[in-house]
Amino acid sequence: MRPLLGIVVAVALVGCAAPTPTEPVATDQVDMPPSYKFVPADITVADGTTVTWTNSDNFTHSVRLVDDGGEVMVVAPGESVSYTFTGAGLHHYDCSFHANNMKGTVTVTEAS
Ligand SMILES: [Cu+2]
Repeated sequence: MRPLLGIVVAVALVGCAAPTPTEPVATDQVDMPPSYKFVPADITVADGTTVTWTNSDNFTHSVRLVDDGGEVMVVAPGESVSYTFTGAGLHHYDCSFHANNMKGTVTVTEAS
C-alpha cells in the first residue's frame, strides 16, 4: 500500500472583518459635554490648524497628545485648551484621566 499524500491548501481571507471607523468631521472645535466623551471624537483638519477642546462637563478632563509627544493639557470645567497640529496623518489623543472612555483622533490633511 502506498500512502496517499494529501496537500492542504490554506486560503487566507483578508480584511473583511475590520470595523468601519467613524467618518471624521471637518471641524477645529471639540466639545466635552457631560459625561466623559469628546464630541465629535474624530475630526479632520488641514495641516497647521489649531484645534480647540472645550470642557462643558462637570469634571476635569485632559487632552493627552498621544502621537504628538504625549503632552497632557488639563482642562477644568468651563475651560478650553488648544493645540496646533502639524504633519499630515492620523494623530491620536485621549483624556489621561479617563483613557478607557475618552479617546479621539485628528486626521491632518495636506494644506491646500
Ligand atoms: Cu476625562
